[in-house]
Amino acid sequence: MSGVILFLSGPNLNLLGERSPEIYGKETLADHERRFTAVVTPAGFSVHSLQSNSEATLIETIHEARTNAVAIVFNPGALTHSSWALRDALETFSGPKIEVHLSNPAAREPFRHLSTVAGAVSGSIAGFGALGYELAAHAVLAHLKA
Ligand code: CA2
Repeated sequence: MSGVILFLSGPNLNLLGERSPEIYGKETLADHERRFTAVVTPAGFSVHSLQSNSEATLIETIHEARTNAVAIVFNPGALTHSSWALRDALETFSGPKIEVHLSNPAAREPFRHLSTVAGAVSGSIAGFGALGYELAAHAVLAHLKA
């Protein structure tokens, strides 16, 4: 099998590794991308990574993925808890979609308990730190091979 997997990251995730390691770990976003890529590349897939602090850019990237990607792995950051537009965009993508969170939002402040995107994805992985991206890689491969 082959194709491009979109590794999409939302607001402030470019700051990983710089602050709040007790919540999000010491790894940078580039570390997570490497860990994810190391699992999917041997299976024949390539990875396109994009991090944006702009909701519009994230939505447009999901639109483009409809024609140039076979799957999406997405940590929407805090937009998880507020963006119905991101959910609508994800609903237009027909391939596997995995929602990833480093922390476990359900165990944190009440405003993090809602995920607008959860109902539009194939599945969600949360609370496993850096391991979450590796788990997402295996989940996406399983969906693509099914
Ligand atoms: O646990 C996750 O992966 C989150 O998506 C991370 C978001 C948070 O708003 C969600 O509730 C859960 C925050 C990303 C911001 O990351 C930072 C990294 C370093 C320093 C400050 C924030």
